[in-house]
Amino acid sequence: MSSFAPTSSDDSAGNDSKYRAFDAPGAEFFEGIGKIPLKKDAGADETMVFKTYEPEKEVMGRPMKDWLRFSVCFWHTFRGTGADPFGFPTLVRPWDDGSNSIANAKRRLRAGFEFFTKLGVPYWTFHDRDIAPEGATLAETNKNLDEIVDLAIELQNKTGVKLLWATCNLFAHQRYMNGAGSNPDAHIFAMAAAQVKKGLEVAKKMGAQNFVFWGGREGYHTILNTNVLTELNNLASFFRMAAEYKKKIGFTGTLLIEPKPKEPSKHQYDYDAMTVIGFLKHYGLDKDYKLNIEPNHTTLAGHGYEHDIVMSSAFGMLGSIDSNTGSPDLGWDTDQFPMDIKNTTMVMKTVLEQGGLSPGGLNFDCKVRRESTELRDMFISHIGAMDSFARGLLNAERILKEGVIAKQVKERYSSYESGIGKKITDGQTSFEELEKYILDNGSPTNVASGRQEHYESMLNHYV
Ligand code: XUL
Ligand code: CO
Repeated sequence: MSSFAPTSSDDSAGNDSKYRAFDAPGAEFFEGIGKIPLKKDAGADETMVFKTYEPEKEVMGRPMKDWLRFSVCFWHTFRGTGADPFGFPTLVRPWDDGSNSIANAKRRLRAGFEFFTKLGVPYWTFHDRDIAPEGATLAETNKNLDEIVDLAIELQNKTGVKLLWATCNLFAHQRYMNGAGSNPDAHIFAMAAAQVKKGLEVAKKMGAQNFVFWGGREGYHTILNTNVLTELNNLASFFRMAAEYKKKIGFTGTLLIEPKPKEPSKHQYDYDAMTVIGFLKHYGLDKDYKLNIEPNHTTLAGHGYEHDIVMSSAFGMLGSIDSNTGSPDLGWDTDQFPMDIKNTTMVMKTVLEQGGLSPGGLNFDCKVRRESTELRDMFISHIGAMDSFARGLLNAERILKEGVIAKQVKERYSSYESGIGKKITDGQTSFEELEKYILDNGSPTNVASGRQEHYESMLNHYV
């Protein structure tokens, strides 16, 4: 967290020649590492090559890259230091002097685009404060952001890497400790609104395909000091104004809310997918927003890995995915790279079933472990996760093409296709008629097996 906490910008830093070498035209940040190749027959210990991810390979009528739409996040990968509540930074990047200067911000960005290009990802994501230092006033902060955004646009144009989404950091600065859009103080609400106004303008200018809201501190630690209805009404107003401003400036990206149940707040209002869907529908905002689902948050809410992805997709609200994983045996937000093929298969099954994620994608909101200290670990982690998703996609393709599981699930619900079941589906019956149906036909005696183990064994057949 502290890795991208804003402090005042400091331009006196960053003058050390060791770092300045990276400012020279053509300077290479990841020396000795080239474009990551495909090597299908690579051995177990060859982890700097793709074994399955082939961007142009056709899967269900489209190139693989269209289903996966990978993105690297700037905050973990270029602002993460490995610091944790018990220990100091461990991840020392040779170009980063640790200062909050514009010069350092520019170096990090150049390193970022070299990384995206060598890895071969089509997208990146960032928070406003990851890429540019906060100034003493809003005007100064926006000026810093503009300067970095100009460089980012130049690098996007040069490399062809596009912006999957941008977001505003409304949780790290001390002013937001009691929330942003749900803050009890209107002055702070206004500050958050001003920040998001600028964020939307920047997103439009950079061609962002989406814009994300993660309510880091929109929640409470004790109900004793909290008026939940005022906070939720205000949060809804905040989202309504953001949607209005988006339309006003002609930004066409999708607005996304990212659910999370806890951490840093004890209770976060955007608890899980169904909570956010209910909130959006209650306030009439469900046409303006979709969801960005992060499975590590889903499991923190006590659900299975794919639960929120399945639920939001079922309601037509799955916009994008922060594809990471937690460590169920730890129980906090560890933001690990997704390496479990069964999980990626289940995610890609849903993505295929809903016809893709575009304009959303699979954003790696993941960080290397603080013990993974080499520069190559940055690559290995992303390559491993990309290959895990490519394998998940190919498994899901077989599941859908063979249609065995889908056929059996359909059969399980077949009683709703005719007779009284069809009337239930169509909303054409009543409790009186259903009671009469039972009196005429008798109580149900033939209760079908759920066959859970049969379904689990079928999934294993494909993984
Ligand atoms: C925090 C988290 C964020 C959001 C963007 O848990 O996931 O990084 O994805 O603010
Ligand atoms: Co996230």
